Amino acid sequence: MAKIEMDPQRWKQEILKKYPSKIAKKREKSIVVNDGPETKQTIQANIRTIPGIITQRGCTYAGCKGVVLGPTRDIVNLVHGPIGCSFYAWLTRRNQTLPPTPDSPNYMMYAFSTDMQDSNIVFGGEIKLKQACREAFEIFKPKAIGIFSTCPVGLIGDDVHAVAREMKEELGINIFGFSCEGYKGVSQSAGHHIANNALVKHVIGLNDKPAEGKFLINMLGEYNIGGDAFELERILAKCGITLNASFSGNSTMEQFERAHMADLNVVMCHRSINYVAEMMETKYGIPWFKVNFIGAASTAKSLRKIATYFGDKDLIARVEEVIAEEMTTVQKTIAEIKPRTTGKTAMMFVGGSRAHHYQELFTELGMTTLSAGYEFGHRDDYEGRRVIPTITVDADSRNIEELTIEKDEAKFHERLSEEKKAELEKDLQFNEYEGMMKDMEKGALVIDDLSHYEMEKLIEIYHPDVFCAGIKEKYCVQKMGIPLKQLHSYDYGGPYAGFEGALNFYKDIDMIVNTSVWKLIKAPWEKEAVIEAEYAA
Ligand code: CFM
Repeated sequence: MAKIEMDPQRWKQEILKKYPSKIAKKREKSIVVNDGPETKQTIQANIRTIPGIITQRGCTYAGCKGVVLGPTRDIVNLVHGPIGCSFYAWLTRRNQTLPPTPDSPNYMMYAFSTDMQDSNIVFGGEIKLKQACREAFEIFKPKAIGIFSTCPVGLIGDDVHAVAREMKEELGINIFGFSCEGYKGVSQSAGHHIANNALVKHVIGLNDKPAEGKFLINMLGEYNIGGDAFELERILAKCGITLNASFSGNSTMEQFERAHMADLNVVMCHRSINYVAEMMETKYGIPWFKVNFIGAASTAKSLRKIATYFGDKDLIARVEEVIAEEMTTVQKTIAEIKPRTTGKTAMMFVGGSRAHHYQELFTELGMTTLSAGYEFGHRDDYEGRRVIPTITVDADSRNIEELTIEKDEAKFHERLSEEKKAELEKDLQFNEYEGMMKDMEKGALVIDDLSHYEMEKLIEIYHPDVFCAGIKEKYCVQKMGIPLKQLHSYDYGGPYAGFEGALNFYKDIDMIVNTSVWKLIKAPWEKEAVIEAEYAA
């Protein structure tokens, strides 16, 4: 843990030094030296990336189409736009899904696009979009089509919602549109919100037949990266908890439609789906709390929270049995690996939730997180939901529709009395997420929307044993002699969620931080002298 004490304030200044003063002033507010668990610090987040800075972020379309709707196998996700937007969202690790039979609808391997051409930009693309809907319907007979707007759609003014309404009428299936043009927000975070709104508006509540079984829950914000959902489904089934719907790992349209029939919403990734949790509570009376299935201890804790919520003696006993059984292997593996990983250091700059969740796994290995940050988290993901009332709504957030949600008198029912809820509050912490910063050590650097330059500087200063980010960062970091673990795609490994996932992660990290191959690589500044100069003008 020695490294974390190394004068972080000085390193913060060192990182900012290179920027022109106006930019340094802006970035300064997004780089925080953490005060420790009691922190009440403020961080600047969810604002526009400064033009010219190389950001890790993606676009609004990516958050809507790729993240939230992408993992659902039986919706035709039709992209209205140039082919590139589809091509780069096609056949990624999100395409893991397990249809119950070989004949069950599964469109994950296809890329549906209107393939807009110059003439569609000039004369409009609505006719082509209608044709695409008809063609998709004719070939696949899907239950639903989602239409996703890319940047040019917003610029030329095609009305995807009008087309969706017309096609819904004509084809007799559920068709809905998303105004998720890439530029709609400052990052993919806006796309999550747009996706959540449309699911609540057009899908949730359509089918009153719940999943069969006891203890019905919906898992919100779990997207089956690297097969995580399969491991979580295994654990829940073993405990006797019924997964009524998942948003959206290994999910189906039917699950979304019946989501309002569950008795509890548990939220994994707070950033991407807290909107659905809140809207479903108002509309249908389903309580929600935060869980985390990344890390063995966190998995156990989350299962206990679910059992406590239902308060059923048999369920509580069964959950304890499962935890005891699974933890035996986990503890054995930790005992073997931990001596080799203790004292090693990590950094992680990922999305809007994993940079927090994965710190748990490193802690279990005796490792320290020196620095971490989100690409597109909001202040509440860093500081906790208590700060939500103080977050200023800027023009970029105002761009996204705020739905007015009211109680659905016919479908609302109270799952917990006010008294019962108050009694459980201490253990379950309803409607709460305390954010990343309070779980981080004093002196750790928390950095929002890390730039490429800042990343290089951090590595140069701290030399972490492993750097976690995505494919855009991977090879730059590895050329600096530091191994990079992708936490978006898991480098095609995983699953990392749940108990078996934790075992996979321990083994992978053990290999990564203990291989000698990285010692053979020299970073450029170690190999040759660097000459620096400044203009005298
Ligand atoms: Fe939530 Fe995600 Fe993430 Fe996210 Fe993502 Fe992702 Fe991520 Mo990549 S929904 S915020 S927009 S946990 S795609 S499954 S890995 S950046 S940390």
